Amino acid sequence: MQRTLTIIKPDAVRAGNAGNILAHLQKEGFRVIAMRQTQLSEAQAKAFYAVHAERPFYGELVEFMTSGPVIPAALEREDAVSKLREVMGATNSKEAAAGTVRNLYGTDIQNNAIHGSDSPENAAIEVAFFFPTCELV
Ligand code: FUP
Repeated sequence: MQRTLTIIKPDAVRAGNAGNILAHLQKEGFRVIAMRQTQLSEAQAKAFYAVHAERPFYGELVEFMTSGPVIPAALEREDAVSKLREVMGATNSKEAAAGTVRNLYGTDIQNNAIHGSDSPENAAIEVAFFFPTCELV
């Protein structure tokens, strides 16, 4: 069994799509092992996306991710990391395959509904960013 991290992003929370997205992920076999709603500070958003610090969209990404509540959740299933990438769809919602979360609930490359870890190594780092081990159940 493998773990990954998703974040239901501010656009999806604002639009009232969090419940539908969680139901979608659960139907795809993901078990929620930790979850909460929070609003990221600028420092938290910068730290979470530190890998993109040199990219031109970093400032806008941080502004967007702090623009409203988000719902980080730690998920578990077999091949969780690659399966979530598949279920979530391409980064740009306009290019995401039909039926993927970003196709159904995202709008564009920034307002793309959810985050999903891109490797098992990063999944471990990202789960730990939001949840202490004792809260994973
Ligand atoms: P993904 O792993 O699909 O979430 O995509 P990336 O890690 O490459 O990018 C992280 C986030 O940065 C994306 F979810 C949206 C944002 N982004 C932009 O706003 N503009 C870009 O050109 C690329 C990414």
